[in-house]
Amino acid sequence: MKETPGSIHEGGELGYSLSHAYGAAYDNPDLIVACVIGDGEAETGPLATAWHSNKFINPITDGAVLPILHLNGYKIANPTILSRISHEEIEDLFKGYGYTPYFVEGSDPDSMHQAMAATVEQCVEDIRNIQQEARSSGTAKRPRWPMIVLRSPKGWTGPQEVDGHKVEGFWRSHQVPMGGMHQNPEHLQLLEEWMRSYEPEKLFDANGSLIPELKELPPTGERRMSANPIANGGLVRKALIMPNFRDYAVKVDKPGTTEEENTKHLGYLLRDIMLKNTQNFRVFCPDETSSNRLQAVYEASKKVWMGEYFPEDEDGGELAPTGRVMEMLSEHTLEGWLEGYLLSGRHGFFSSYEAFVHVIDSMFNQHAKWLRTCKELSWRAPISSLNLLITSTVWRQDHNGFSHQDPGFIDVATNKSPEVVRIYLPPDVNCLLSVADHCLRSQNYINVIVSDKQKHLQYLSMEEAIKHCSKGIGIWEWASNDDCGVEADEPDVIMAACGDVPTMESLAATAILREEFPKLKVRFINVVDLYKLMPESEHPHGLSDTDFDTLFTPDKPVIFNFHGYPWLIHKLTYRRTNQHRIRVRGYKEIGNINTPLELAIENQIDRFNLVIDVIDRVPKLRSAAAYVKERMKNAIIEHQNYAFEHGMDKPEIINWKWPY
Ligand SMILES: Cc1ncc(C[n+]2csc(CCOP(=O)(O)OP(=O)(O)O)c2C)c(N)n1
Repeated sequence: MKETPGSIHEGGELGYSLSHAYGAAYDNPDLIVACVIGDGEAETGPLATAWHSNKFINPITDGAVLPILHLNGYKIANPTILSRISHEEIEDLFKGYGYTPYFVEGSDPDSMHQAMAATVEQCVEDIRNIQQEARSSGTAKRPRWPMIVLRSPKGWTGPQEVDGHKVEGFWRSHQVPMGGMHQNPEHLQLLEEWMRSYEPEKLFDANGSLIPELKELPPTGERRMSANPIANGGLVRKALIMPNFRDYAVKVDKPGTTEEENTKHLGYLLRDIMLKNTQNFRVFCPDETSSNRLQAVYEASKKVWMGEYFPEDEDGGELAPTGRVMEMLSEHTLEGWLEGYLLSGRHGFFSSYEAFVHVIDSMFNQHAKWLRTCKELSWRAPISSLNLLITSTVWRQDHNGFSHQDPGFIDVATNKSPEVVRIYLPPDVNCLLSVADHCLRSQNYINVIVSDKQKHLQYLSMEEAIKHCSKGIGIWEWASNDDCGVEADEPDVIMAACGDVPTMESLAATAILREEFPKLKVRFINVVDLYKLMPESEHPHGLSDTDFDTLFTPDKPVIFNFHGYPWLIHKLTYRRTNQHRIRVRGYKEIGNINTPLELAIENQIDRFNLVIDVIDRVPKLRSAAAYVKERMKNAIIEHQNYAFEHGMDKPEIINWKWPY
């Protein structure tokens, strides 16, 4: 449907029609979005939860959605649940969801057309009355919005029977009611009768053109469904007014010595974006905006809430009918709203717990496919990128444990077209701000930003962060000791890191290496833009082989400490020179309610295991470094035992700072 003018909804993967419709209606006060929902689609999880979207519509500032539930009784090969429950149950169900259901039922085309027209008119009138009342009184209450339940036969007006099997009004009419036109004259005959039943001679003239009376029926200009600018959102999109992200910088005098909650500072930036863009920017999150430390946004706008209010909500509830922060515990509905909001020309920001962003894997896939195809449609104006912050990450699940540890969304993301997907893992506040600024200004991408919410060490000043993030990957000179001055130097080992916690562990390992082996030349590389690792032929961000070999050398061991599952780095770098020398550490699906260091040790991304990796891979160390290796093994046991006994890491770990 991307290729269909007037559409913002693909519909290949069923489930998202209603949330897309609501996304288009928010902040579009004059718009009524009619949304036809199959009774099969209505059985999907995403659709079932999207009925609640009506509780987030403010009749003063938003438009309206008119859901039309089409009970045609069947899916591909089964009856639908909603068509086989009583009229009363259906009515109760949708009343329960806060709608007023109107029923249009039957199979006689002429009277059904009349009934449908009259019912749509009634619904539009209801909607206008609700809006009028709210807008003239200035009081936004939650009304009962109308909806239509349309019951008509599946395969309506198609062949009654094919080969003795019932077709019209049964699942056999799904998609291809009969085949074999070339071999089966009876089917061909049936097809002809069926087509002739529409009396084409009354609709078209001798040249095959529509007769004038019919041509006059459709509206003209932008009133044509195909020319509705809202369904080509880029046409009505206004650029976001952005504050200067540099103003939100944290001070970093010496790298790796101060700590901040990274996402908290992003919250300040989002708050001010919200203040500057009061009608076309929303923040979406399934109940975790505060948990994700983005709560500063509430200073600019509350959470939209049209339901009942209790007195205690005053105490930190942050609810308001005029709110622009969208929170509902349904990743599906939020993602659907955001897609609808973006596709109709606005901007948004979605944050989610890392482990549960998988809930929308498939929606991400579909949106990426949509964007990819749109690149080839010159008439589709660019829309705002879908910005996804993945936080509460795997490495800091100090209380939740294993269920909350899953960094695999980025694996899913890397399967999609390089033209539309970007993945960033900023290691500190200033990098996160720089990345977020870039993402919020961009168009036609899905930007995935991975950044934890707990306190983390800060490494780069804002000016350094801007350079680092613009390059996407770079040597951290202050952490390296391979450049000894006058002559060009080759390192003995490359310590590479991507992600906040792995970066800290890699740095801690580097510090141990520099202390234990002062002559060992270590180069420290940090990766923010994951796609830098891919060859430039495969991704527009990919480093050239020359640049890759300059950074990583063509042959020296690389110990790569990664935020996610380790095989993703192998996948991205498999074509690089001597890729077998790249040793990747990452999450190996081992976890519990661990201390941060304990979890790192379990998965071998910790400083001690990294030092052992270096000893094993740098030829001049190996057995010569036997004593250090022993000390590292002892340290692992000691720290594990301490964590088990005390439920926390040793103070020297908790308070570790970059020592050089
Ligand atoms: C998420 C998803 N699961 C399965 C399918 C396969 N599928 C295509 S059409 C269909 C039945 C749809 O029934 P309904 O929504 O009632 O539409 P109808 O064809 O009756 O108008 C199914 C299961 C799909 N497209 N999307």
